[in-house]
Amino acid sequence: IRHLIFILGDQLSPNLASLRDADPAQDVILMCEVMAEATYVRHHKLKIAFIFSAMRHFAEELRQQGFTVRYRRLDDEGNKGSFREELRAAVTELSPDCVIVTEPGEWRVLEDMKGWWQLLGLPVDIRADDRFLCSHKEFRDWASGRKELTMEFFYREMRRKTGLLMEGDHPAGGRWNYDAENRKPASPDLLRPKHKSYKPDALSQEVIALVEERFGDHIGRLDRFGFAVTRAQAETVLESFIRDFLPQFGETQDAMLVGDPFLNHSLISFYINIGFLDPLAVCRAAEEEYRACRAPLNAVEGFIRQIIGWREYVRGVYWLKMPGYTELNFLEAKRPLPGFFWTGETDMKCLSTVIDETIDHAYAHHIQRLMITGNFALLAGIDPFQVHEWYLEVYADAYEWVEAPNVIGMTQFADGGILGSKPYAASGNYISKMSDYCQHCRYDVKKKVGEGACPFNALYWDFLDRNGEKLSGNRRLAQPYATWRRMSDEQRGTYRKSAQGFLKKLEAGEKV
Ligand code: FAD
Ligand code: DLZ
Ligand code: SF4
Repeated sequence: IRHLIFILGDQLSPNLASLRDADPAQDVILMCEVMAEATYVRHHKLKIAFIFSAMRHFAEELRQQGFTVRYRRLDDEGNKGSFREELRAAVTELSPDCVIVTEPGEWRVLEDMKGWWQLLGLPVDIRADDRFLCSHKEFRDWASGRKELTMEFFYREMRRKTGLLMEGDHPAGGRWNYDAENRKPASPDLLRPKHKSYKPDALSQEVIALVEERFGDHIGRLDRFGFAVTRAQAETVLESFIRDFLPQFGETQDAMLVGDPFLNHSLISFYINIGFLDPLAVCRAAEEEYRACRAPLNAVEGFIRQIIGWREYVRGVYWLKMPGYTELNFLEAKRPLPGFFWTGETDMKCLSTVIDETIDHAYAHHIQRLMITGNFALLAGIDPFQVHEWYLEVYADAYEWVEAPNVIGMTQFADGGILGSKPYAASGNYISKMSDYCQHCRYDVKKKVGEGACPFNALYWDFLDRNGEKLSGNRRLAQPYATWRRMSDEQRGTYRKSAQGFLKKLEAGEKV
């Protein structure tokens, strides 16, 4: 054997760097389901089932192309349980000249990988993952010497680099960003098209049974499994999004509705992150809709910004700041994660809705992750590392490189402002404006303190007060701090008392 090519569970792309010069006549491909990856955090059942099924389907495709694939199922006899031990066993059996891998998405795996050549006594060629638009070096160069890593400026570089939505040197329509048009609430719409989903085929059913047996105590349920598990299916999900949802994507991007967990979102993060969909091809397909006048600019620009802007940017920040980024705790928040994050059992309708949907689908859309669960954890002073682990476990699209900057940086401000210039903290008023959750809630969003008042209201002011030393100098928080200072002592006192009463109940594990 010439090369042993080791492909990880989120590297299921035919044009992967490590597959590019592969030769079915001389090379063998290794893929393995291992306990270490399935349990380094206790992933949602749907997440494990999705990844295993996608891996098995991808291995089948490679075999159809003539490759020899050494595929190790989790329940194969003698499964070694970890990447390094499975690799070692394969090398002993096959005696390849060298091992080829594509760099992993997570720092912890790269650290391990760097020691593989010593472990094996063989050359290990670790190739750059060029499925991303921006290389590590390019991001480092962009970041070096900048006081603030502003996403918007990075995004403009990516627009120029790709030519997406550009008219020569200028952004299409004359502006780079149309977010101002993308903050509308939504109303229930029974005519909204259905998002594409797939009944589990025989391979998926086998995997679902395996996951139920081995990971039965992990969060989530498996009876709603509807993921695309092949590249062709993922392409169909994308096509259906582009046709049925993209034109409205912008307007309802920040909206939330009871009973409508997906709205006009694309549901493609699962597939981009494991390699079934290519980010640039996705953006070109969206751009084409704008050029053909089938979708408005605000929708297409907003969508493309999430992918070539945010997605690339958070990956850049992750690799720039690791190791250590996941342990940051700028606000010194220490409260444990409340139990209802695992069950959805809370009277706060916004939180119960998002957590129930997360349990059912291993999915929540961006504004739910940011302004409901994320915002609550921030205001309640929950330990950011516990918040980080929760997000990494419960979402089927979660890998540390994308999850950690969003959680540690964007929602918890635990990095002290590397990623965002101010914390995304909001009171009930924001949630009431952007959703219909409050209409179905036991709490009164208009009531500020006392029995039956929306907990977000007092928590918001208490958060600012508690963190005054660290945050009051932030220019972007000048207005809320000025309002806080203008309040009477008595008013401030009632906010503090109300928040502290709530937090005490939370810590005591009482139902809130
Ligand atoms: P759409 O709303 O349709 O957006 C299109 C695409 O843009 C997404 O598929 C995704 O690839 C990309 N995108 C959008 N926002 C972001 C962002 N902030 N960062 C990176 N990519 C983005 N995304 C993940 O892929 N994995 C995660 O683990 C993850 N954790 C998050 C945790 C928090 C606290 C927050 C606030 C956001 C997180 N995101 C994560 C980003 C975003 O919420 C998801 O990408 C999105 O909800 C996926 O659903 P969708 O495909 O329907 O997205
Ligand atoms: C997330 C995940 C899980 C649950 N299981 C596996 C697995 O058994 N085998 C595998 O190759 N990959 C798995 N993955 C994805 C890896 O965790 C991912 O490749 C690394 O975190 C690097 O991003
Ligand atoms: Fe959430 Fe408060 Fe609205 Fe209830 S009233 S749904 S707790 S924001």
